[in-house]
Amino acid sequence: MKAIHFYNPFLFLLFFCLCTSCTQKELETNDSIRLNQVGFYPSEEKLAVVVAEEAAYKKFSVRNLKTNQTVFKGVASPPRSSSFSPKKTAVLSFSEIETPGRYQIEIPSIGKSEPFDIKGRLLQDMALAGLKAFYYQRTAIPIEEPYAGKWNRPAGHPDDNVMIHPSAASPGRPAGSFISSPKGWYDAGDYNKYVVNSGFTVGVLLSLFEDYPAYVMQMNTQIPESANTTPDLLDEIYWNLAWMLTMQDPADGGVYHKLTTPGFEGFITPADCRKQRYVIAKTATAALDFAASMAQASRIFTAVEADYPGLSDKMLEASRRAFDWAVKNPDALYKQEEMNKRFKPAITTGAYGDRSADDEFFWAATELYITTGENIYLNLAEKYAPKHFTLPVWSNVSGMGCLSMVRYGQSLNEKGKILADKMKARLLVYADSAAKNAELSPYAAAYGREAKDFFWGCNSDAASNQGMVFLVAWLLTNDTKYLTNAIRNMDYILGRNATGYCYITGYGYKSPMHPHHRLSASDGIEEPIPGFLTGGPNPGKQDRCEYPSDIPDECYIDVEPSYASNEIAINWQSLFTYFAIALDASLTAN
Ligand code: 9MR
Ligand code: 9MR
Repeated sequence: MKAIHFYNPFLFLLFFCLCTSCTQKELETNDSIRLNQVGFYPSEEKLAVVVAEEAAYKKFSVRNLKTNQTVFKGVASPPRSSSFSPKKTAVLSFSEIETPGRYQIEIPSIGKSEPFDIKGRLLQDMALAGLKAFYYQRTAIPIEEPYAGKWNRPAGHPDDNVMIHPSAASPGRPAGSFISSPKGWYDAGDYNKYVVNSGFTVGVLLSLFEDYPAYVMQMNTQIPESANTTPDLLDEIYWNLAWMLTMQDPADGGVYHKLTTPGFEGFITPADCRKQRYVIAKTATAALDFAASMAQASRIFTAVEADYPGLSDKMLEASRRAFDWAVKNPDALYKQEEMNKRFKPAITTGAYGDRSADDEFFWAATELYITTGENIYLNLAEKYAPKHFTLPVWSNVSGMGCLSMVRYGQSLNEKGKILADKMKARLLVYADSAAKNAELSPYAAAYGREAKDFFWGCNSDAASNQGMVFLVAWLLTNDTKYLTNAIRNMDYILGRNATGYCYITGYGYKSPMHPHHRLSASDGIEEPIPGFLTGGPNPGKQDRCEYPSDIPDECYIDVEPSYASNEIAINWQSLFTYFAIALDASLTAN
């Protein structure tokens, strides 16, 4: 009797279960396991990073949450570190899992990750939201419920009564007189409109159309123009082009630098804004960014004459005149402080100032050359050509010219081809050297290895921008190393990073809720308007907010006043949108 009890297999099993449940507690979710919160494409690389020194060399596994089966076992990498952070990380690789589904990483004694998805067309929805974000930035039009859902709002800033600031006065338009300058997008978290940044943004979005026409043509962002025959991307861009055209003085072809209130508005709705707006000083940088984007738009809008009759010719003419003005006024640079000593009212909004217009000359000359084929522009492009490729940003647009030359290289004349080949070689030198960083960087992305990667707007101007350039390199060479590195930068932006944020509003399990964005802040809706990329970690901390850390890649705070780390902006959004759409297009074609 006694013996039977002892050998009873059921009791034995019970005993075993009790013991193991003592030692193997249910793992808790550990937010130091960082991964792309939007998920992974089935046949691409899949990495996660654990921010914990003890994670190095540790065994981990991946569970399919539907079948509850462990589908993969692996070992974490040796520890990684950087020169700017005391934190150590370890990389988990599970690219072998290719079956779409919902999964979770488990690391004994450390914890489990948040659930994540593996699926095709992964970025499609977010890429569409990235483009839709521009619609929400539109000025001078009611943002209506059928297009905007709960983020609808009445129109604001009609800008049909804009005053000529003394800095912008000309014989035909004296200080204090009025012009009409409606439409366009709000620049960023603020409500002003700046030609330099607008031209750059339009250029990036037009490049997206030139590089991925088939993908872009099937995109429906549900905007008021969606029913016409023009792709939504071009309709959206037109909203801003229409405004930019009004910023050119018909008398001399010069272009006003910006349209702004003297100081920033409060965090109120557009419809509540009452302050007088002004156009400020004509500058060479505004004229050239205007000339470049108008020339580029001109060659693209020939395809949509039915919806936009005469626009293409009008833009080319405007572009030539702006360029000529800049040739005559190359030193007309925007210097806000000096200007404020001479003119009233003082202007304290975004400066978009510059010390040289050489890179703007290069970009404008290349676009005019590509559109017209005229050697006079090619000669100037050669004169201003950069010695190295640099990522295109509003303050240095030479990269924009390089990208266009490379894009059109094969259709140019002999002289043009030579310049395009040089630009291509320089772009690939950049991409090769950037790609090397991923093997060593703490979050296994090409972006984020050095302290200098973190600055005002770095999520876009560095991380997304580099992703975009990797995809251009991939188009040029078909070398998958570039595609993989583009994916790695996207993984970084979407969660595999030092703060654990997925930096796109409305996406991921931890994303910005309080961007420095007057539209989101004033609409009475808890969730910010979706699809926006926020600026990112910035040790400059110019906003003097209480950041949680001094470590460069952790200098980010999701609070409304943090304009230095948590603002949104159209130029940043354009690079991110290009990146997301190009990546989804690349991975969908395969
Ligand atoms: O809201 C402004 C933001 O768009 C700018 O990027 C930033 C820097 O120019 O300035 C923000 O405005 C702040 C101003 O500079 C200082 N007072 C508080 C304003 C709102 O946070
Ligand atoms: O994007 C701009 C960034 O490169 C600069 O470092 C920063 C400070 O000058 O200004 C950023 O641009 C802001 C602009 O001046 C006003 N609107 C908001 C923009 C984004 O913060």
